[in-house]
Order: sequence, then structure tokens, then C-alpha cells
Amino acid sequence: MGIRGSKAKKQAQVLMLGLDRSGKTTLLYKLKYNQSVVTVPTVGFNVESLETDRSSPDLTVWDVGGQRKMRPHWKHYYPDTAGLMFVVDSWDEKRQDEARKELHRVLRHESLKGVPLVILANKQDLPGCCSPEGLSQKLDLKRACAGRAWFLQPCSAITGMGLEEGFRRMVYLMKTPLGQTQEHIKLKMKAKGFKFTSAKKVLSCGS
Ligand SMILES: Nc1nc2c(ncn2[C@@H]2O[C@H](COP(=O)(O)OP(=O)(O)OP(=O)(O)O)[C@@H](O)[C@H]2O)c(=O)[nH]1
Ligand SMILES: [Mg+2]
Repeated sequence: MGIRGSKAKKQAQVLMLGLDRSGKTTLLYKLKYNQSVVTVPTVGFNVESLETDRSSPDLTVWDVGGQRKMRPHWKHYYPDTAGLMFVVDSWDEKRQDEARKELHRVLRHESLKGVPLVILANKQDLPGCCSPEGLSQKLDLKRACAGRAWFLQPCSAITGMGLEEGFRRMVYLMKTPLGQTQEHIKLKMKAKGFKFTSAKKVLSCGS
């Protein structure tokens, strides 16, 4: 842990879930180190700290393995979650129904009631991938996300496109009262300059 002045900055816990191979670990390390890492399926979790600007809490991001055998353990990470990110493979159409079921199951959990959600529509670099609008319909987001602040962010963990924006939107949603429309959020985000300044590895386990 580094020393960063006399007053410790607040930390907010962000839980990142999604099916196996959706790209969670790849995107976390791309965002943090701007490096494309070769991943293996995460057994357990990775956790990284991301620093934000002075007016926002730093983020502790938990990347939990998404294989079937890992999913019963997801609930142990729910307490103290300030923001939920759900990563979906936009290219692998065959698994989008499975992704929808898992997402809806997660959102029904009492501990995550009202927690803001950012869906990361990953792998947008692949030709023929599902559009964000198409994915929104396939995941039935409007219905499943009623009662919580949410945003769907297209991204690619390989090129880095949309990653910072996705986490920026998460910070924004955590600070914004419910009831704001997606368009309103887009407009506000354009006007705001928010940057991750640096990031520090806290602990890595699993993969
Ligand atoms: N083309 C492309 N490939 C990606 C992208 N993101 C991840 N991948 C690839 O998808 C595979 C799975 O990525 P991981 O990051 O290990 O997936 P994960 O969600 O962490 O999987 P689990 O740990 O099993 O839950 C790897 O071969 C990545 O290189 C992307 O945006 N575009
Ligand atoms: Mg992983």
C-alpha cells in the first residue's frame, strides 16, 4: 500500500462478473497496464485497485471467475459491492442466452438491490459481433434493470476501446441518483473530464 498524503481516499468496491471467456481478466489488465495479457480461466479471483480523480472514490475491482463451477461462489462477493459490472461476449451469439439468465439471476439477489450496473458489451473488435442495441434486447435489459441505474458500454479488451469510459460511467452512476436517462448520462459524461491517473496492484490470486 502506498502512502498518498495524510487523508486516505475512499474506496468503492466494484464487482465484475460474466460468463467464462467473456473477457473480464483481459480487460482488467488492459485497462490497468495497457497490456494485452495471455489469460487462463480464472479459478478464484483477481483484484486490482484503480485510482480515479480527486472527487471520486478509488475503485477496488474484483474479477471473479465465470466458469459454471465458479458461479455458485459469486454471491460471496456481493456484500459491500458499490457497483456491478457484467461483461458479455458480443460475438458469441450462442452463449448470450446463458449470459442473460446469469445476469438476471445476479440482479435478483437481495444484496445487489439498487446497485448500479454497467454492462460491458465486449469483443466489439470482432467482425459480425452483436451491436450494443441488439445485445440490449437479447439481454432484456430494460426489464431486468428496472429500479437501478445502468448503462451498456460497447468495448474491446484487445484494442482498449470503451474500457475507460465503462469504468468512468460506473463512477458516475455510483454518484448519480436514480432516474437519469441513458441520454442524460451520455451528455453529462461528455462534459466531464474524468481520468484514471494510475493504478496499483493490490493482490492477485487464482489464474
Ligand atoms: N477479439 C477479442 N478477444 C477477446 C476480447 N476480450 C477477451 N478476449 C479473448 O477471450 C478469451 C477469454 O478472455 P478472459 O479474459 O480470460 O475471459 P474471462 O472472462 O476472464 O474468463 P474466466 O476467467 O474463465 O471467467 C481470451 O482468449 C482473450 O484473449 C476482446 O475484446 N476481443
Ligand atoms: Mg478471468
